Amino acid sequence: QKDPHVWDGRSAIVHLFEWKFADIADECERFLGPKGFAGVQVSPVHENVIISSPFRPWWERYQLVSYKLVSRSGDENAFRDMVRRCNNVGIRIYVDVVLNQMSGSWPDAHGQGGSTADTYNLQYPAVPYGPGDFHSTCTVSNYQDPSNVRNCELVGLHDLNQGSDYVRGKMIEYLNHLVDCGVAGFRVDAAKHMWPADLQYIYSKVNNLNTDHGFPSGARPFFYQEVIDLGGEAIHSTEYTGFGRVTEFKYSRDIGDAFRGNNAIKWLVNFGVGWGYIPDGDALVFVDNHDNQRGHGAGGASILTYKTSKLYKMAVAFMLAYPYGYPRVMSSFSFDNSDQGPPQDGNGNIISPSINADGTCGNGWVCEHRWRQIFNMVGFRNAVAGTAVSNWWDNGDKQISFCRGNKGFVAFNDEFNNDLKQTLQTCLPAGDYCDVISGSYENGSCTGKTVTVGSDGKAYIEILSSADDGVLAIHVNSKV
Ligand code: ARE
Ligand code: CA
Repeated sequence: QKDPHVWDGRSAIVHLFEWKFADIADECERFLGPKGFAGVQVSPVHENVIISSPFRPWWERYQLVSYKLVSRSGDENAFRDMVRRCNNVGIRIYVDVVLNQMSGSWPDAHGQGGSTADTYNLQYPAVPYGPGDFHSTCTVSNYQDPSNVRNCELVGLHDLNQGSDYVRGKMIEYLNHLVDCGVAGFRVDAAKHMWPADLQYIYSKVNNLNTDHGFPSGARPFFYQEVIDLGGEAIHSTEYTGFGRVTEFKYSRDIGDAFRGNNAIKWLVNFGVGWGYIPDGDALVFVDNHDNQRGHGAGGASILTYKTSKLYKMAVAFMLAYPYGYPRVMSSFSFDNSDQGPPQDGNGNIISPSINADGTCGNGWVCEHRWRQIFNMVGFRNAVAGTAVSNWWDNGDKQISFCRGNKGFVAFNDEFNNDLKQTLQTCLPAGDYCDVISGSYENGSCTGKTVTVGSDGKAYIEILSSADDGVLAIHVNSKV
């Protein structure tokens, strides 16, 4: 259950954080499909407690009242329509599922679909769950103690007992409902806070993917599990890699430190397993996620986000150029404080992103996935699939370049005061290539820099430290 079941030639997913289903469906058709993305992670889709203080924070989605498919992103009809339209253009849907808990304690708890709960007495009649379905109300406070981490409440969220047949049954039913809708898999929230054996059992009972949506018969759902393991705690990622992928948080922290200049990027030569990470085929990787971009979760000041855009684009380009793990691109809304919900009106309705003439987003949406330097590197990753890194070059510090077989070449200048001006081996056949960072190769012409590769595979590469971008990338599909 580590295979994302994507279309051939596609290799990266994007988290459209807090987007509405109807907007995601449009985005699949007008942008993600044509640009070669492989899938979308959607924010939790079940009914959550509507929280009014603070006013409609993004994190209300992680507080459940029921497993009904109704939220600010849309209802079940909108969800089904989105999954079908996205699958039709080769974009898989992965749902963020919350199995660890229901909600915290809130007076008058009710959800978007009208379900209510008596959260103080652990009564969730719309599932239904009652007090006997939960662990005790102790608090997660000791990450050196697996029982405390897994059997107590994470930040006051009422902790379900996945060891119970009844609770497991409800979760399996929920996951099967989503499989029936045509999803390809799941991000499992707070997996570290559940016992591996319980999760393995639940995953094993989920149906094969729905063949009406183009999946081959017998295809098992993809599971990637949120386990924060930066080392130094009792629970390890590897307890979960036997039956799904795991989010590799060390990658997110370390790639941020590298491009911030805290650690010279020449050390990225063996990034991945060489840095003590989990095996390539077990890892889901990212530069930032919806938590650590705003100081929640793990990684702190190391994490790069859209707010430090030049370094951020370099880190994302490296992630997409370098073959380790399955990459997830973050797509954010802009925020000033860490509770702030998505762009919304006074009634809490999410405002759709607008699309500007240059293809970027408006209405408060950042849409990193629509930044040329990012979506063109998704194209790069697709073009070089199946090749290894070769001809690594570095200047002994913060300038590097490497080839991907004879299909792609990329160079990075992470020095703040030194230009990169070198004749480097690109491994590409002789010819002129369009740099897909400074521009795009479209309708037979290049809007960015052109790089001339000689018959020896070498080319003069220049990245000035003052340039807008610290990356240059060319590949077989950008040959002019
Ligand atoms: C909110 C309020 C709380 C309130 C609670 C209950 O902020 O003050 O007590 O509601 O009413 C998200 C937000 C939380 C939010 C929660 C519920 O981040 O702030 O609480 O939704 O609305 C740990 C977990 C990891 C978790 C991170 C955030 O291990 O699983 O904390 N990440 C996931 C999601 C989050 C989500 C939840 C889990 C809950 O991605 O978006 O929370 O469903 C060390 C440890 C890590 C630990 C980290 C931070 O690094 O190694 O394991 O991460 O510290 O504590
Ligand atoms: Ca738990």
